Parts: sequence; structure tokens; C-alpha cells
Amino acid sequence: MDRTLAILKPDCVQNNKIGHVLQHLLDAGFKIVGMKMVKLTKETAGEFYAVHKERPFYAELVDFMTESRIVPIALERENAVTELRKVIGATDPAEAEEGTVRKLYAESKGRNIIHASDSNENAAIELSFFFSSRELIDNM
Ligand code: IDP
Ligand code: MG
Repeated sequence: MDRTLAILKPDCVQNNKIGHVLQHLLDAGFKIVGMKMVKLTKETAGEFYAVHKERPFYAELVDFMTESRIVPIALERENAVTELRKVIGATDPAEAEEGTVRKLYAESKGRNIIHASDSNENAAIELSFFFSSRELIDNM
């Protein structure tokens, strides 16, 4: 079993889609092994997305991610990273496949409902950004 990080972004929380997206992830075979609601500061959002610092959309991304609370979720299943990327669809909902979370619920390339780690290495880094190892102890 592998783990990955999903984040339900501010648009998901604002538009009351938390329940819909969570059910979609559960139906896709993911087990929720950690979940919380947090509000990022500009500093913490900037740190989380530091890899995109030089990109033209960085400031917009940091502003968006700090608009309201978000829901980081630690997810577990076989091939979790690859499978979650498939389930959420392309970054731009206009290019996402039918039935994916972003196709169903996202409004634009920037406001795209959900984040998912893009490699096992980044999943480990990103999970530790929001969850302590004690919070993710396997107790089931
Ligand atoms: P990903 O979330 O599908 O992995 P990334 O390329 O890693 O996509 O970009 C991180 C986030 O930055 C995206 O999910 C989206 O919210 C935002 N973003 C990416 N490209 C653009 C853009 O061209 N305009 C505005 N926001 C963007
Ligand atoms: Mg990414």
C-alpha cells in the first residue's frame, strides 16, 4: 500500500463540494488515513508551492490557496500516487477526462478543486507538511 496527499482547495470548501469529492475518492478505492481542516498563510502556502516560485501563476496560486480553509487528506491504496492523479484528471478541467474530479467540479485551470502529489518522493514530503508521523500511524 502507498500513501499520497490530496488537498481539497478553497473552491471545494467554498462551493460545498467536500462531501462529493470525498465520496468520489472513497468510491475510487482510497482509504482516508488522515484528514484535517486548516487555513494556510501566504508564507505556508508559498512554502508548499515553492517548486512553482518562478512560474507566472505563483502569486495567483498563493492568493487562491489562502482564500479560505482547505482540507488536506492522507490517502492510502495500491499505486496511490498514480491512481489519484488519474482520478482527479488534468490540471485544466477543460482538458480533464469525463468523470474525473476536476472535470466534474472544477471551474478553471487555477481554481481546480483538488491537489494531488505527483510522485512518491513528493507525496512523502507533502504528507509531512500537514501530518506528523504520529498522526499517520497505521491503527486499522
Ligand atoms: P497539478 O495541480 O495538476 O499538479 P501543477 O502544474 O503542479 O498542476 O500546478 C499547481 C497548481 O497551480 C494547479 O493545480 C493550479 O491550481 C495552479 N496553476 C497551474 N497552472 C496554472 C495556470 O496556467 N494559471 C493559473 N493557475 C495555474
Ligand atoms: Mg503539481
